[in-house]
Amino acid sequence: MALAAVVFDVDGTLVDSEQEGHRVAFNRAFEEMGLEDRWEPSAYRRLLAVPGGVARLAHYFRTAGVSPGEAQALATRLHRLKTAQLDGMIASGAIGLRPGVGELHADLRSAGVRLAVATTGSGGWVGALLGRLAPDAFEVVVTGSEVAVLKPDPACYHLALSRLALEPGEVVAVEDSPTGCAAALGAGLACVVVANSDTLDKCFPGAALVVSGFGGPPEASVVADPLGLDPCLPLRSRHLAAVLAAVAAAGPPAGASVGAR
Ligand code: XBP
Ligand code: MG
Repeated sequence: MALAAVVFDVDGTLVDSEQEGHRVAFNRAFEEMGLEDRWEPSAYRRLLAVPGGVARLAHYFRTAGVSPGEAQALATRLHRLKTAQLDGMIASGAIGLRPGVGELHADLRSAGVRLAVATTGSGGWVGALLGRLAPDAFEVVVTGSEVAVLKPDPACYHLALSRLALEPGEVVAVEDSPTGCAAALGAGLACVVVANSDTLDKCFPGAALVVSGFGGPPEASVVADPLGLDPCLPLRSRHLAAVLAAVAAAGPPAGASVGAR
């Protein structure tokens, strides 16, 4: 099947938003509530293993000895403050697209490939961010607020496929993290990983290709090329089409789940 669409993850993929975006917003929320807590980059990198800002906060407080009920209540209150802080950062232009993303989007559009988003990020700020950085670029946007279970569960990718009315074999996912890669593979999509400074040292079992950026050398390089595609970066539509063809020839990606959409 030909490449009909590409589904992009948001945080860490389209935008390098975690350390200087979400982490800063979480810390400002702690300060706003008069708490001493602050998340340094290395601690936040570990906390990124917990998808979803509310769950991440609740996990942090539970591991600090707070009761589960109190941790959840605190997390819910803090997440509202954090999201308001993040909205302000987005409105001020503090979060931008990763280098090379715009060029890939233009190339995909000229090849007639449809664009979509599947993110764990909660609804409010995702729309504001995409509206500012890539207005009207994405035909379908699925946020963490629309699914019952977040990545690595494949629910957001199943919903994106359903709204696109496409089969997994026509679509490639672009992710940055093992959590996101697992979600895409779980929905039967081939997954290309564009790693970032928080995930470059991670393993991405089942990824069809791993690169270190959307640009060309020397900024970006191939990190893992299990299908022997030997792409000449920067990443373009032809590379994603080649991934799809190679995955189809090799059989379904590991971890593909069957199940209702
Ligand atoms: C990344 C996430 C999100 C953000 C924080 O999502 O796990 O939780 O870290 O955003 P993705 P919220 O990589 O799938 O875009 O606080 O809104 O959850
Ligand atoms: Mg991500």
